Amino acid sequence: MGIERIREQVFCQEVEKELTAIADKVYGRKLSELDNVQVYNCLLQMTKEFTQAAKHLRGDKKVYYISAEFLIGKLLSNNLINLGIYDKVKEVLAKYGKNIADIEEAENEPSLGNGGLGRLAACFLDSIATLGLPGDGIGLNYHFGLFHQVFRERLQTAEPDRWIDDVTWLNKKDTGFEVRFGDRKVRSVHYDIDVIGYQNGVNKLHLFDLDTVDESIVKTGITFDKEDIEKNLTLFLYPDDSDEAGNLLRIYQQYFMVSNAAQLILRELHEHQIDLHEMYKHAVIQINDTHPTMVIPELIRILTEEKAMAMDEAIDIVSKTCAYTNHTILAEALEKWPLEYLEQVVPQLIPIIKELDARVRKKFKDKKVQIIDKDKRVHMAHIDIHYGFSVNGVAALHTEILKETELNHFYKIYPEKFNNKTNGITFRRWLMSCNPELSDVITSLIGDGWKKDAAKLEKLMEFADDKEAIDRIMAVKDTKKAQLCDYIKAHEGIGLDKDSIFDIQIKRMHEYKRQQMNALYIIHKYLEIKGGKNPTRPLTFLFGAKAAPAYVIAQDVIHLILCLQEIINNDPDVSPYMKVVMVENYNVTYAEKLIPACDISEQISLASKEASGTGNMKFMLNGAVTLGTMDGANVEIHDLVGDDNIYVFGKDSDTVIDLYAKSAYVAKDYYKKSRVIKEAVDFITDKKVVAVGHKTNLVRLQKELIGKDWFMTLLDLEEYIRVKDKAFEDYEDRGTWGRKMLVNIAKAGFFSSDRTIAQYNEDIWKL
Ligand code: 26Q
Repeated sequence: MGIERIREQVFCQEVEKELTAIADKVYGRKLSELDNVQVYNCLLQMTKEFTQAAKHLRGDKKVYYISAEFLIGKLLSNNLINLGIYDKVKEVLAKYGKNIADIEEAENEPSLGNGGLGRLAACFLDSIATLGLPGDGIGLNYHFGLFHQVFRERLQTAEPDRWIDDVTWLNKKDTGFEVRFGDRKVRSVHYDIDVIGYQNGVNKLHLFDLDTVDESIVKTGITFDKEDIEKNLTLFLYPDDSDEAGNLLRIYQQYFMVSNAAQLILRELHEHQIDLHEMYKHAVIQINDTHPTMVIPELIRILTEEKAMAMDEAIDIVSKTCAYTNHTILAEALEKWPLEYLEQVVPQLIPIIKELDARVRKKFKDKKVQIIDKDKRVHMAHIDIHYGFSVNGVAALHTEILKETELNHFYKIYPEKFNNKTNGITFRRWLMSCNPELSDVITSLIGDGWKKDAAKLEKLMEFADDKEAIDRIMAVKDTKKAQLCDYIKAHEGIGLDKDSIFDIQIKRMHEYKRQQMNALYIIHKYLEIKGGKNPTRPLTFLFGAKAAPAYVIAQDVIHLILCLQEIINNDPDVSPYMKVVMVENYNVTYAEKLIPACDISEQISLASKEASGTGNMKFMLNGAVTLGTMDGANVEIHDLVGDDNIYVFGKDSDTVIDLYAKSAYVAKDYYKKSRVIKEAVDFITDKKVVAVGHKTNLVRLQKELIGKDWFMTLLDLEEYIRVKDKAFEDYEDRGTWGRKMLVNIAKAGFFSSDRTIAQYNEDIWKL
C-alpha cells in the first residue's frame, strides 16, 4: 500500500470518527439513523471544526473587497472540495447508506446577489484564498436574498426567499459597530463566513446586519413597509439589475455597509499598530461597482473629524487606498443620487462630498467630470474615478469602450488609472464540483496539475485529434444531459429527449441580453415545422431568468417564452421535434445542473452592452460551444478558440455605437423589409398565443419590438437565424463537434478567476 493511500485511509477514518461523534453528540443517534437535513447539519459542523484548525491568511497588506452582493451559492460541496475531503466524506456517507447528492439538496442556497456582479465577487473570494492572499469580503447579511420566482398563469411572481437556517455557515461575532444616520443611530451585528481556499488558507466574508430587523413586516410577495429603517434595513436584497431605482432605503443600506467596512478596516489597522498615514501600505479597498462608493467620503470624514488629519492628507491617503471596478456601460445603471436624499440619510458626508466636488471644479472646467451636476445629483462613479487610484473594466472590449467612449473624459485626465481585468470563474465550483465526471476524464488525460494551474488545460490540445479522448468527453456530455433530464422532470414536470440538442440561455432577463431574439428564433422554427420542415434532430431550448419586478418589458418576455413553452410542448405536430422550457427560480444551484449539460451556449447580447459575461466562460469550460455576438468576453473566447470553434454573428460594437450616436436604427424598417422577421414578430399576438396568454402583455411587447426595440433585436435577427441553423447542422458531424468541445475546454484556462485575481494583485493590490 502506497504512502498516499495509507494517508488517505487515515484521513477517511478521521472523517468517519468526527462525523459519527457529532451525530452522537447532537442527535444521540447513529449517522445511518439521521435524515438528510440532520446529516447536512453534522457535515456543516464538522467542516467548521476543520476550518478552525486551518491556516488563517495573514500578511503585511490586505485587500478588502466591498460589495453589496456576494452570490455565494450553496457552500457544503465547495468547502469539502477545497478542504480536500469531498471524496472521503462521500465514501463515509455511502458506508452509512447516505448519498452525498441528497445531502446537498438539504442546504438552502443563499441568493445574496442578482447575477454576474455578485457571482463574480464570490468567485474572487474563492480565488483570493486559493492563491493564499490575505483578503476579506465585506457586505450585508440580507435576511431574504433575491426573490424566489414562481410562475402563475405564465407570469413571474416574486416571493420572499428566507435562506438562514438554525444551523448556518454564519458565525455571529460579539462585536458590532455604531452607525449614525441623519435621524438616528443603530448598532450593527457582525457575522462572518469562512472562505476556504482550495488546498490553502482561510479568509473571511464579513456580513453586517441589524438585530432589530423584523421579518414579520413582509406583506404579500416581497412588499414591505419601507418606513422603519430599524425593521427593514437588511431585510431584502434589491432585486434590480441595471435599472434605475432611486430609493432612500438603498442609500441607507449602502451607508450601513460602508460605515461598518470603514470601522472594521480601521480596527484591524489599529490592531496591527499601523500608523494611519501609512494606511495605503497595508490595506487596499476594492469597490465593486458604485454601490460601496460612500466608503471614500466616509473614510475621509473619519480621518479628518475623528483622527485629526488634515483634509489634503486624508484625501491623498484614501485615494491611494481605494480602487474601483466598473461593471456596466448602460448609462441608466450608473448611480446618481439626488443630493437631497444624501442630505437626509447621511448629512455627515455632505460637507465631504461638497469639498471633493469643489476640488474637481477648481481643477477641471469640463462639466462632464463634476461630481455634483447642475440638477444636484451626485455621480457616484465620478467620486471613485477622481478619488481612487485604479479604474478597471471587466473584459478587454469593455475597458476599451470605457476609455474611448463612456468614460473618455476621465481617461483623458487620468490615463494611468485605467486598466483591464478580464473576469474569471472558479474552476472548483464550475468544473470540479458541478461536473466531477468531466474533471475525472480531464485528469486521466493530462494529470491533475490543471486544478492548481488552469493554464495546464491547454495540454488537452494534444488530444484534439484523438478519437478515443473526444469520445470520452462526449460521453460525459451525454451523462450530464441525462442527469439534467431527470432533474427537469422532477422539478418542472417536463420530459425531455436526452438525445436532442440542448441550447441554453441562462442569465438575468434584460432587453440588452436579448432573450426576445432567442424567442423569435423559436417562433421561426415552430412555423417551419408547422410548414412541414422538420429539423434533422430534435431541439431543446432551455431558459432560466429572473426579471426585476419593476421591469415591465422583461416580464413580458418571460410571459412570451412561457406561452411558447405551453403551445409548442403540447402540439403533437411539433413537440417531437422541439421543446421549450423556462425553468422556475433559476439560481446558482440550477446553473450547476444546466451548464454541464449544454451543447450550445447562447451569448447574444447587443454588441457593446454586455460588459463581460461570466456564464459564457462556465459553459465553455464544460464543453459547450458558444453562439454569440462580438461582445464582452465573447471577443476573448473567439480569440482563444478561433473561428472554427465558436459561432459568431451580429453587428459589431463600433457599428452599434455609431447607430446610437446617429439615432439611425429604425426597427420598423427591418420589420417591413424581411418576411421572416415580420412572420416571427406577428406571431407574438397570433390567436394561438393570445389563447394561452395575456393580450395586454403580448401586444405591449410586440409594439415595443416594432416601434422602439432599443436594444436592436431585429438588427441581428436574420443573421442569428442563419448562424444558429448552421450550428445545429454542424452538430450532426459528431466527430468534428467533439473536437470543438475539446478545444473549448482546453482554451478555457485563461478564464480561471485565479488568473484574474493574480492580475488584480500584480497591477492593483500589490499584496
Ligand atoms: C443599481 C441601483 C439600484 C438598485 C440596483 C442596482 C444594481 C444592482 C445590480 C445595478 C447593477 C447590478 C448588477 C450588475 C451586474 O451584474 N453586472 C454584470 O457584472 C458582471 C461581472 O463583471 C459582468 O460579467 C456582466 O457583463 C455585467 O452585466
